[in-house]
Amino acid sequence: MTYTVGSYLAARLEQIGLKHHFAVAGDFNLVLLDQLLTNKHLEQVYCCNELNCGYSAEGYARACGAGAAVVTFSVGGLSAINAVAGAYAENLPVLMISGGPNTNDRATDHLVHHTLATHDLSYQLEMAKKVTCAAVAVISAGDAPGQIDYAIRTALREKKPAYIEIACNIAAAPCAEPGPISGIVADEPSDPEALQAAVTAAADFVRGKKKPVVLIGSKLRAAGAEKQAVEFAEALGSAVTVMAAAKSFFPEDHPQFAGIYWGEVGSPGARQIVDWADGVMCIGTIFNDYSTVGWTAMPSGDNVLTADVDRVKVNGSDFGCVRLRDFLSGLARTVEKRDASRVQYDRIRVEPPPEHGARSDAKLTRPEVIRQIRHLLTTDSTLLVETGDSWFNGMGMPMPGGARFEIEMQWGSIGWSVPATFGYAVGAPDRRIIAMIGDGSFQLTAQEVAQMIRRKLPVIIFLMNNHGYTIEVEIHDGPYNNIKNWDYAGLIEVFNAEDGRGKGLRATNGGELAEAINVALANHDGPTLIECVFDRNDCSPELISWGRQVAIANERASRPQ
Ligand code: TPU
Ligand code: MG
Repeated sequence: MTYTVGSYLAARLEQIGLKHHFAVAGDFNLVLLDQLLTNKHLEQVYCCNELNCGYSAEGYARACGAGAAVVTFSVGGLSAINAVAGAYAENLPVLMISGGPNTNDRATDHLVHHTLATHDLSYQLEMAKKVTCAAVAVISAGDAPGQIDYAIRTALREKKPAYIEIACNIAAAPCAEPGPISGIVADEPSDPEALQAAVTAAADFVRGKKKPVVLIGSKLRAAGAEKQAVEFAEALGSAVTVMAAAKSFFPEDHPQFAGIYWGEVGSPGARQIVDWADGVMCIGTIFNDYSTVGWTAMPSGDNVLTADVDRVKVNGSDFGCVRLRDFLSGLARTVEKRDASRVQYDRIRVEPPPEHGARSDAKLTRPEVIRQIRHLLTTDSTLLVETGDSWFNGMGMPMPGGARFEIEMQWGSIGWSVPATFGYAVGAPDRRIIAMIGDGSFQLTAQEVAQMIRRKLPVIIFLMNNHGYTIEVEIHDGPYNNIKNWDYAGLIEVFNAEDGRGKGLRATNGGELAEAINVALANHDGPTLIECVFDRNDCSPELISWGRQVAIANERASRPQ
């Protein structure tokens, strides 16, 4: 087979394990799309717009480890940038692949369409550099393999997005054959000396404590260290709490699991168990204003050990080039048992109260919706929750072993969940996929439900219609938090058109909701959207507390310089 730049790229996508890539067509990428289609092991999946395309690739990366979005120059690329930046914040290796103008139009007096009507054709590359870990523009077939490999390798190693622009007249140019993939997917090893020193220092840290506790953050997954975290936790024997963005990254049915640490809005007892500890081992954590509830819940000081993706800080020392996976398994072999925090948590552990369903004809409430969704969560389920009260509604759901929870908490861009759910469902067809999405967020990217219909994906969407931007209401209210109501359930018929099998249902009481869920479970030919209608004021108490603290943090007056 003779390779072209585009088929070289396709081969690399296949070799890193992708079975799909997401795309929106445009004249600068059409030849590239043709070239990608020549690879029979890769499927091209289309999106309604480039923002959604980026988010779909992001959701796919959550399910499959990496994702790719192919867009056209500028008008497409600039739309995708929000999603790509989100992938950066969320530590997901998403490849943003953009067509680019013909090489002959560079450094000439030609003006090209889809540009700023200036002669600068580099601005998209320059913008991409800010939100990716590697950004290349391919204008020569000879350089293409090196540039493509560099971008992909860097993305996979850093678990961050990368940008690859390919000029439209280079995409089908003959190109070298790809070599083995091993060098590209290989992890950088830890420095043995630094690793040993870090493990020794951490073991000393634990030896000096009576009641250490483990706090797990969302970078644990990016580090590929979930299994090693369990090994380490079992060797230590302590209580294990997780941050909100890391829900499900430590098995919730594990006997050492002590809940979600999220200050005053976390699960019962979790904050106390961290506050009472004399040593907090923070593993892959991200502390921001939201995750610390307006800076009110954040372990700090000498009693904190921080193990990041590739560094460890403990007792005033800082060890670089230490991979989290190696560190945790090394420590698992070395650490002395310290189970006091777990014993203590067992004493204060609050068992959930027995559940009473609401009367089936009583007006629907948020707690009743949550109660019913809980029963849907199986070991092969993934629950995706959108920014809004859905974060808080999702947080309290107990996840059976194997169930996954997805949240975009660092970037927090509303509209993420519809396309991310689509991408996740393409990547994980064997899982039961459930999304909880607020009405306001849904309005940003609603059209991607049409792609779920097109691919017959049996996703279940709970559209939480509380008539507005409730999360914003709780931070700071005003007329801007009111939105136009839609017939959300009715929208599905619009997307179905002549051939779709999606279902849209509206529930206004518990009985209707239970029936709608049964319809959803029986629908294997497309998504089911269940619009859950409840009161505007029916929001979680956690959101009210959190919103108050975030508002206080936002309102801090600027300090005199
Ligand atoms: O359940 P609820 O009502 O809190 O959720 P809903 O209805 O989805 O409303 C979300 C409201 C919201 C906004 C407007 N949450 N964050 N924002 C600010 C925002 C604006 N634009 C983007 C792209 N992302 C944001 N987070
Ligand atoms: Mg809402």
